[in-house]
Amino acid sequence: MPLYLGLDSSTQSLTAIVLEAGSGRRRVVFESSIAFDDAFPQYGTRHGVLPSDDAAMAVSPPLMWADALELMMDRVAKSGVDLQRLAAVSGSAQQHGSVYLSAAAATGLASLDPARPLADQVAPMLARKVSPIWMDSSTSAECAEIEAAVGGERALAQHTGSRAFERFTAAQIRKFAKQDPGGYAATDRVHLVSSFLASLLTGAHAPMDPGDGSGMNLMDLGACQWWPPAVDSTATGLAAKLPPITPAAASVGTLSPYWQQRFGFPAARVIAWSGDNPCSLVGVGLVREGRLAISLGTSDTVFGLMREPRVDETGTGHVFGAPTGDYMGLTCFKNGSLARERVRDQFRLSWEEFSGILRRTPAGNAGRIMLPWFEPEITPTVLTPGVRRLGFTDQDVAANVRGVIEAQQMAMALHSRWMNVKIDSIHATGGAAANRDILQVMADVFGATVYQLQVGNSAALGAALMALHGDAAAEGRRLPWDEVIKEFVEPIADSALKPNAEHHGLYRDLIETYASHERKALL
Ligand code: ADP
Ligand code: XUL
Repeated sequence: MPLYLGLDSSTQSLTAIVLEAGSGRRRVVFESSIAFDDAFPQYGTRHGVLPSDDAAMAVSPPLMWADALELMMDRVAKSGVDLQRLAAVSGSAQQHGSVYLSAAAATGLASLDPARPLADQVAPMLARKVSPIWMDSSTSAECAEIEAAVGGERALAQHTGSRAFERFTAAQIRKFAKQDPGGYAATDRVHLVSSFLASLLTGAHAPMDPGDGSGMNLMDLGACQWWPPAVDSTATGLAAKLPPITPAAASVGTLSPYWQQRFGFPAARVIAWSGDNPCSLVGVGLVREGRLAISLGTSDTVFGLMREPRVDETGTGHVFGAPTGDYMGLTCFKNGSLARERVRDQFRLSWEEFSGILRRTPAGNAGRIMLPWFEPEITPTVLTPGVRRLGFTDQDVAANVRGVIEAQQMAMALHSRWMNVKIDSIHATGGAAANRDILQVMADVFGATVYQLQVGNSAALGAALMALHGDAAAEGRRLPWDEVIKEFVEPIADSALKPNAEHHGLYRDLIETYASHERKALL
C-alpha cells in the first residue's frame, strides 16, 4: 500500500505527515513537528523570525529551513515507516517569502554530497542571506511604484488577484533590487519558500505552482503565467530570474540521490509544493464552493474555494489559485496567534486559564471594544502598530482576554464579506483551533456552526493529499478531489459548536460599532 509524505514549513515550525492510502485503508501513519526556535537556537530566531528593532521588517534565515528539512527527513527515515513504499512527496510553505539563489545553485543543487549536511552546501548558493517573509510591511513605497507602473491598483488586482500588498513578493523583490543592486545582480533565481524547498528535494530548480505564484503580484491569474507588465515594473531583468509556473499538483521530479544515499529514501515522485493556505484549503476539505475555513495559526486567515476568480473590489482580500485547479478567496490578518499570546503572557495565564475567562465573561464584553494591532496589521492596512482599548485599560485581565478574541473574530467576519459566501458552517484549523472557547466566539460572531478536524495540521495534510493526487495523475489516473480527501478530512465527531442565537444578535450590532471604530482609527 503506497505512502505519501506531506511537509509544511510554516513561520514557526516544520511539520510532516505520512499517509497510507490503499483500497480499504486510509490513515495517518506518522506525524511530527520541529519548532525552529527550539531546534536551531544558533540562528537566533523568535517565533521563526530574526529579531529586528524595526517593527516593519521581518526576515528569516533560509538555511534554517534547509536544516529543518534535513532533520525531518532523517526523522521520517528513522520512524519505522517502510520508506520503500513512499510513492510521492509534496509540501506546503508560508506564502510570499522569497529566497535568492546565485548561478552556483544550478550545479550545486544537482551535486549535493550525501556525506555532508544540507545547509552547509546550500550556503554558497545564496545571493542573499535572509528571506523577507509574509510578516514584513516595509515596502509601501515599492507597492505604490508597482501599482503606478501597471496602471493602478485596480489593473494589478484584476490581473494578479490582489492590489499591491507589502508582503507580496513583487514589492519585496523591488526593494531588494533598489537597496542591494549587487545582490540582485548576483541573483540567478528568485524562489518562493515552497519552490526553494522543492528544489532541495529534487536537486534542480523547481517550478512554482499557481497557488503560491498568485501570492506574488506577478502572475496573471487567468493564464497562470507571469504577467509581463507586473514583472517588468518590479525589477530589471526579473523575467529571466523567475521559475516557470507549472499546473497545480504536477510532478516536478523525484527525490534526488542526496536523499536516497543519505537517508535511504527511494526515488519517490516530488509533486509541486504550494502555499500553506492553498494546501489548507484541501486539508480542511474545501474542494467545493459554499463553505468557509478559518485558520488560527501564526496568521489568522479566512478562506473559501471559488469556481471563478471574483476579485475583491474593496482591495481587502486576495484571489489565489487552488490546488484543485479552481481559485480561492482569502483575507489575512497578521495579529493572530502572537496577539493572543501577548495578552496571555501579559497576565501570565495558561491557555486553560485564558479559556476559563472566556467561559466566565459575557458575550459582547459589555460593549467594550479592542482594536488588536499589537504589530503592524495587514487587514486593514495599519503600518504603525498600536492597540486601542475602548472603555477599559491594559490592566483589566478579563476585558483584554475577551477583547482580543472578539476583535479578531469581528474583524474576520467584517473583512470576509467581500467573498459573498453564505456561511452556515466553518471548518477551523491552525494551532488555536484546539481551543473550543475561542471557537465558540467564532460560532457566535459568524452565526455559523464551527467544526474541528481530526488532523489538526491541515497544511501538512493538504500537502500529503496533493502528493496522492499528483502521483495518481502522473500515472494517468484522474482521482476526483472528493475521493482524494475521503476519510482523511473528517470533522471530529461531536465537535460541532453551534451559534448561540442571542449572542449572534448582539454581535450583529457590535460588529457595526467595531467597523466604525476601525474606520475612525484609520483616518
Ligand atoms: P503556523 O501558522 O506557524 O503553522 P500553528 O497553526 O502551528 O502555526 O499555530 C501555532 C499557534 O497556536 C501558537 O503560536 C499558539 O499561540 C497557538 N495555540 C496552541 N494551542 C493553543 C490553545 N490551546 N489556545 C490558543 N492558542 C493555541
Ligand atoms: C497569506 C499569508 C499568511 C502566510 C502565513 O496571505 O500571508 O497566511 O501564508 O503562513
